[in-house]
Amino acid sequence: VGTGALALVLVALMAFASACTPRQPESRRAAGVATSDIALAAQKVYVPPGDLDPYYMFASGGHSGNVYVYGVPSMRHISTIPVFSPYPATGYGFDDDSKRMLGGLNWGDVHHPALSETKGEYDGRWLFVNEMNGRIARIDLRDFKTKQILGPVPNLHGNHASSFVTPNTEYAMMASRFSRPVPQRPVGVDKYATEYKGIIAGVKIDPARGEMSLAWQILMPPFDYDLGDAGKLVSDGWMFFTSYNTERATGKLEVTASQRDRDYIAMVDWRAAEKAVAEGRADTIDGVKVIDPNKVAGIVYLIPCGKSPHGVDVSPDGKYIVASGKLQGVTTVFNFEKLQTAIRNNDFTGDEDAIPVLKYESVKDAEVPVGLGPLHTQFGTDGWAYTSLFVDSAIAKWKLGTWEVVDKVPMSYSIGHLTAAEGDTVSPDGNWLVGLNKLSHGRHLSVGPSQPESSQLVDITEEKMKLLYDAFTEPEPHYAQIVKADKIKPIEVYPKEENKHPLAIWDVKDAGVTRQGKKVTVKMIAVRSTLTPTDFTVNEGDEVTVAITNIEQTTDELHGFGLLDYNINLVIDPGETKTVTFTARKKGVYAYYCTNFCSALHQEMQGYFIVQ
Ligand code: RUQ
Ligand code: CUA
Repeated sequence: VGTGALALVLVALMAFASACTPRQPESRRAAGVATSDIALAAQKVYVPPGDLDPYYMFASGGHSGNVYVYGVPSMRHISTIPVFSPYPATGYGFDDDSKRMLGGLNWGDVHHPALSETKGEYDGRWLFVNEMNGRIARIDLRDFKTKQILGPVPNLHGNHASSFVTPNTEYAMMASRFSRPVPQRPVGVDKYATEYKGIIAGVKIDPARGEMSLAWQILMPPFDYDLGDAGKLVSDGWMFFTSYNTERATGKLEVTASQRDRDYIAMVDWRAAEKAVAEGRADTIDGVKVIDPNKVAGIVYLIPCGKSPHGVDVSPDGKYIVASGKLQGVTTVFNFEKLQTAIRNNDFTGDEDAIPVLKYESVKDAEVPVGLGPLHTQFGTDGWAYTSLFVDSAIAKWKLGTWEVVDKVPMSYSIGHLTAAEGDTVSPDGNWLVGLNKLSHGRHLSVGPSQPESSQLVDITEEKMKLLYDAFTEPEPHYAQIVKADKIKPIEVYPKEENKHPLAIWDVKDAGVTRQGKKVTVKMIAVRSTLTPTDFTVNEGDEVTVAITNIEQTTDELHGFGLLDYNINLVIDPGETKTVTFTARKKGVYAYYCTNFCSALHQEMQGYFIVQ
């Protein structure tokens, strides 16, 4: 670049800066926030029209059953991926396939998205998400669609400590928050301590197709298993799960389950579990291979941990396991090497239902005084760790190894999880951190008694953390993961050659109605701007299958099929075929029409369904 050009650029930049000097709200001015700080923050998060965010953030949608996709740092909501709940906007839960996948359940409670990994790095292939009704789902990141829902799985109740994946996506994890009798049967809570069981499960993932299958379960004491994480590098081969209510209490848990000073982290040798099952040492309960620690040793150990722990997080190098007792002012760091030595030396203090309990003093490295109510820890570069503090409503920054707490930034309000860019990989990016807050009151235009959740963007590139941006994310952001955008390679259309649907058609002359007894099949084509056939007639009581192929091969040329009075709404992407099967239960004339605005003649894209 010549000096003349450089000068021009500089002039342009200065003009831009002065034109964009933000006006300060009175409150900011009163608080003495310098205009230049605001301008600086704005420039860091601002993604100009036409530019793209360098990161995707995949956030849990809690009991909406969805996953929400945001851009980072703009924090703009880009897309909603329905997973466990019907979502008319994309026709999810209305066509035959997605309806079958939902299995009659209308909701799910999504907590922890987990991107697939290769060698401990996000590989951009799949996103797994857990759900409390004992389920786990796989989203394909080629098309951002839910492809499989596994479960509700037997024996395991309340799948919260899920869906964390191992470094080569060998497994996703599941664990029971709620213990119950295994096998399932009615037993009174007075027998809770002995008759109720917890379950930890390994979900095997096919390396080529991502297909999930339930591989094994481990019968655990009736604790509430809460969060999990996979070992990596030196600790590869292990899974870690926090638990509370090791009191085995029932009733008012806020009192009864907070008696003991320590609860446990369960550490599972998943290769040993795999081996035990292969050697036939598991029992079959309700069709699942279940390992009983009373009969098989060496699979699982218990690490005593600060009272009522919540999160457990393995450091990028795999050496440290960080778990926070949520009623404490410290987070505890365990050393994987010490854990291995203790196991080798049988350095146990006792057992719980035949599971050895390690000695706290032998395996702990540090108690880091991060602040009150520590929940979750994420990592940056150079051994930096960031712990969310629910009670203090802040994030603490501290260093692995020196255990020094160097900075705190307040969150508005009551932070739960937090997520760092590439934060669960072996090499976090160390630039962005998002606090996923439970409350937001007062930081937005009022919308009545139910206020939005909030997520706050924090710059962690410098010594001091800087809060740059407030976003109001869809409920309920439990956990999220942030991945480099260039790792995700979405397709533009479903290529015609790949559509193997038996009812797909590509020429309007193949469209029409065929009948076999009371079964009627309608092959339909959707293309700008006609749904062919434009009308069809069936008899009352017929079982009707409408199979619609959108023969467009242009990206985003969606067509819908809304059938009035029949509770049917499909959306068919370019190159896709979808079916819906229903009974023609009411005589009369019903309109169907395209629900996605697709062309200038979109309003003309309509037809009639006649039941005689
Ligand atoms: S939880 S606020 Cu469902 Cu992951 Cu910690
Ligand atoms: Cu097709 Cu509107």
